[in-house]
Amino acid sequence: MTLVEELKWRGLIENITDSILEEKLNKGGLTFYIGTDPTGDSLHIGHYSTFSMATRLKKAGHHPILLVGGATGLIGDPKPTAERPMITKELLEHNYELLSKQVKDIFGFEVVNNYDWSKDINFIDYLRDYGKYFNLNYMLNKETVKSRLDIGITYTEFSYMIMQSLDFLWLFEHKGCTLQIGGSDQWGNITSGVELIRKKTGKDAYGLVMPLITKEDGTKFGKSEGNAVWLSKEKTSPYEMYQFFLNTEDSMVIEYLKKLTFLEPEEIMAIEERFKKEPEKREAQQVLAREVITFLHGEEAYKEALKISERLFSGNIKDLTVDEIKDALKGVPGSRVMEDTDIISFLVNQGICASRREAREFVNNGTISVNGEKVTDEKFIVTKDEAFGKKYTVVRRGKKKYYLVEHE
Ligand code: 545
Repeated sequence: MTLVEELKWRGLIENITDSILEEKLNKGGLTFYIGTDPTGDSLHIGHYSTFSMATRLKKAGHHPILLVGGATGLIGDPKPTAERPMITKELLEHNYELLSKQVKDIFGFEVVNNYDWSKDINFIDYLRDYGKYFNLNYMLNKETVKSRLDIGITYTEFSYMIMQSLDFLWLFEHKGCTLQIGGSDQWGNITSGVELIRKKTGKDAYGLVMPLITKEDGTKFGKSEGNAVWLSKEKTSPYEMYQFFLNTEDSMVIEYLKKLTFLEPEEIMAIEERFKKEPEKREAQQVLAREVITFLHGEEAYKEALKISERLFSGNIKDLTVDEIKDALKGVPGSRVMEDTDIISFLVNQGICASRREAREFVNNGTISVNGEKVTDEKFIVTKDEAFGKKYTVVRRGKKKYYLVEHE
C-alpha cells in the first residue's frame, strides 16, 4: 500500500484541497503543520487521532511542525453554536505552558507559537497587507461563519480565519511549510490559508482534513461517564484510560484500531478476523488499550494499568499500594467511617447491604471480601490499622461490585 492508500484504508482522509497532494504525500519530504489553541490545559482522546496523523506523516518521511496558538487562543475559533467566552491572558499563558509541554513530550516535534509573529502586526498594516486579500462574501460562505449568521458572531471571532491564514502564510514563507492538516472542522480555516498563500505569493500550498471520530450513535467520542478522557496522566490515569478502551463498542473497535494505533494493516486485519469469531474475548479492545496507552504514557504505565485491572477482576488486591487503590477505585461508591466496627454493622452502615439479615447472609456465603481477603466470620472487625495506608478499606461484594471506605 502507498501512504495515501493506507491513510484511506484507515479512514483518515476526509478531504484534500487538490488531488496532486496525493502524489506529494506518497513521495515524502513535505513540511506540514497542525495547530491547536490552548483553550484547555490538556488535549483529550478526541484530539488524539488528528495529532497522531502528524506521527504517521513523519514516519512516512515528512517534517511535522506543531503550532500552539498563543495568539489565536486569545481570539477563539468560532463554534457553530455560540460565541466563546474570552479567556484571560493569564489562563491562556498557563494553558500554553502545559499544552506545549504535553505535545512535545508525547509527539516529540518542533513546537511554534503564533503569538511570536502575530503580536507585532499593527492594525493599519493588518488591514492593508492582509485584509485586502479576504473577500467578505468568501468569508461569509465558510461553514463556521455561515452557521453563526442567524445567532450572531462578533468581529473578533469573525477575524479568526484571517489569523489562522496568516499563520499558514508565515510558516510557508519562513519554514517552507506547504501543507496544513486538521480535523474536518478546520476545512474553512485551512482553505482560506491556501487561498491567501496563492494570492500573496502565486504559489501552491495544500490542506488535508480528517474526519472527527465518533461513537456508534454518532455522538462525540472520548467521554467516560460524562468526563473527557485526557491525554494528561494527572487528569486521566492510565488505568482509567485502560477501562475506557476496554469498554469500546464492538461495532467501533476495528475503526479505532485503524485510526488510533500504528499497527500495520495486516496485523489489524488479522485481529479483525479473530475478533469476528470470538468477540467475547475482547482482544481488539485489549490491543487498542495497549497500543494507545503505550504510545502516550510508555510501557511501564500500561503494565501498571493492566495489573490494577487484573487485580480488581480477580479480587487479589492485597499488595496494591495506596496510590494504586485510589487510582483503581476512583468513581466507585465511597463513604467515610469514624471508628472500628464489626463487619455486619459496617456493611449496613456503609450502605453495602440493605439489612443486617442480608449482611449476615452475604458474610456466611462468602460474598464479601475486605482488602482482598474473604470475610466469613460475623465477628470480624474492620479496623483503621488494617486499612490501605491506614486510610482506605476496600470492600468487594460478589465478583464485580467494589466499595471504598475512607477512615477519618
Ligand atoms: C490555530 C492556528 C492555526 C492552526 C490551527 C489552530 C487551531 C484550530 C482549532 N483546532 C481545534 C483546537 O481545539 C482546542 C484544543 C484544546 C486543548 O481550533 N483553529 O484547537 C482542534 N485541533 C485539532 C483538530 C480538531 C480541532 O486542535 O484539528 O479538529 C480536533 O480534532 O477541533 O494556525
